[in-house]
Amino acid sequence: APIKIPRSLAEVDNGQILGFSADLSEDHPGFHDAVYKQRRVDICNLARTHQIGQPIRRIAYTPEEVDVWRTVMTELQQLFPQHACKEVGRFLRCWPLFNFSPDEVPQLEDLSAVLQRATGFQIRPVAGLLRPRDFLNGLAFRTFHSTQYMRHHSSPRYTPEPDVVHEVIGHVPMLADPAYADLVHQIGIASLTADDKQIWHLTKVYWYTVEFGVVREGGDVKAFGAGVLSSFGELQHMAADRAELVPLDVSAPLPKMSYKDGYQQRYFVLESFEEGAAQLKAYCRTLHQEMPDEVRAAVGLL
Ligand code: H2B
Ligand code: FE
Repeated sequence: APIKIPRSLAEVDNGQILGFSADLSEDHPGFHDAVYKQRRVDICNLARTHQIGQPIRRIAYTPEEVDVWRTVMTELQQLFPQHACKEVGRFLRCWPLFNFSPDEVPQLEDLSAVLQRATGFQIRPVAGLLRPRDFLNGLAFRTFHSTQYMRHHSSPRYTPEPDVVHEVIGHVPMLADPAYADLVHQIGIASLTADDKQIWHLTKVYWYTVEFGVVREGGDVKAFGAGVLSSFGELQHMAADRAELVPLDVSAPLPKMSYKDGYQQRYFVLESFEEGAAQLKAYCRTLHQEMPDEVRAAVGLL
């Protein structure tokens, strides 16, 4: 089928959810928990009925949900000084902008307001794992699609799908950094006219950098991927130095990946943010080449 190029955020479909959505599969940690499943349905419905331009509805997180958040925050705050990057997305410098507290799950509406002031990025709620093309297209309109539900309380260190912890801790802080926001915007623009094969490669590039990338800082390897920064299990795994480290070459074929892989057995390493961003942008430019002027105009390239 010919690809449909969205000309505005309203034309980016936020309804095609992959994986679990509100119907959890048998291997999901919440599968046997009817209360959790109903909660997921309710929160998913808020995302499905959200209108662009309207505030993102606030969630009254339950004490059990706040406990999960507190557990993750407490563990991560101990690991960040040593293992989180400073340079990529200036993560440790952007972090304090959001005033995260272990006692309160942040509200997407408040985070979106901070991002808008910092880099013009905004958050749009979504019911689950969005299709890669739609997710990447959203970035072209400086929009980050974010889930709002909490992972199941039986497994705070692991989630088989994005949840509010992953989005808020892993992705949101760096989107407040202008250089990082610009890079992510370029990735989004590149996705607009990409064919399915190019989308698949771009998805892998995104996966091995934005989701699971690491970077050399001084003599050490530090995490900048959102999947590492938002999971204390994964961050401990990375810090233990048991995974293989390989240099990133975005123009070469990248390995297939899946949400069911568990901890990464191999991380792609950037030598620096500048080096990585230059590589990614050069790759993105190869996809921009044939872009019609009205598409360029719609995303601010003209
Ligand atoms: N959907 C949601 N809700 N959050 C994400 O962080 C996310 C997504 N990431 N869909 C995407 C896919 C990304 O990992 C790539 C492009 O597949
Ligand atoms: Fe993610």
